[in-house]
Amino acid sequence: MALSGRIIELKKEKNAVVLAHNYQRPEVQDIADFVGDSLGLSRQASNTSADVIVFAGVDFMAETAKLVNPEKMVLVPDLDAHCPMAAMLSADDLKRVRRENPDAQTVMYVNTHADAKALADCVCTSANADRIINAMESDKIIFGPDRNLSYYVQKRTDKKIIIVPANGLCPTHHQLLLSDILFRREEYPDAKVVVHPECTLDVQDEADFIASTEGMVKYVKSASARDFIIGTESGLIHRLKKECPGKNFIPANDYMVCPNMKMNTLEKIERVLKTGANEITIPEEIAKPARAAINRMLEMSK
Ligand code: CIZ
Ligand code: SF4
Repeated sequence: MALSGRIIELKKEKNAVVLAHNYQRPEVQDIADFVGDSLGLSRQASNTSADVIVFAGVDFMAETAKLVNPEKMVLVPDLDAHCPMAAMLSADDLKRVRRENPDAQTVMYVNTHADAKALADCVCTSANADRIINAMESDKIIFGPDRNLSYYVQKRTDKKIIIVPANGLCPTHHQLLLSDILFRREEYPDAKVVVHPECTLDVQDEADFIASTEGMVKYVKSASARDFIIGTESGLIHRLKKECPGKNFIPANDYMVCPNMKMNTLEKIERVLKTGANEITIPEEIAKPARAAINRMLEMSK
């Protein structure tokens, strides 16, 4: 039997589901039960009656799924699939900034480890960051780790944002240069340029639309344009092509590949389904406050 067929059999046998992030390899997306962003996948995880969740993404996403579903077994195909942006923010740095700003509230991007989420008043994703920050009681918000998402939000709020660390960024979205966008615009003059808020400020300012991955999917479905220049991790294009077959998706450049996301392969998924290896566990003293910060976001984005 082919590998993908064996995975489908194993899922049934173990009462397992595979959740795949929008940035996963095409063949991983194709065997997944759900494909989406970290928020959507965590919601899917809590709606499933499966006993086992194999989360094909990066560390903080599997952690988030575990926080929302403490009673389920969450496995990852590769324990080394880390998010370098999440690793840029340490809980100690965040504690220091919180001590220095006792009147501020803390909103953490979902791209953080559980120990940073545990210090937050609320979590946000790129799909709801501006709404969540505007809904907080304080006029002063400690936010991190992405300085580009912070810029995007700062344009949409009067609140003072204190960014921690000063220079947190996604190395993959930083591969996209303004010159790439200008070059593609010349090649495809009628195309809409859609970029992620993790892109640099000059790239955001040149785009027709700035959105999270789920926001991009919604936008291209409803827009009348035929051609779209896509400024996010390349994996999303597979999903866009599947869901919008009549439209044309052009990667904004050829380098927007997150090597961490691509560490998950079908072979590794088969292995953890068979063995139950690579289970995610989070100590309860961190899980409890981190879960509260995620639940606040889920409540606020209903
Ligand atoms: O929240 C997510 O899944 C991330 C990191 C990106 C996005 O825009 O969906
Ligand atoms: Fe982290 Fe960027 Fe990769 Fe997403 S694309 S996992 S933010 S490094």
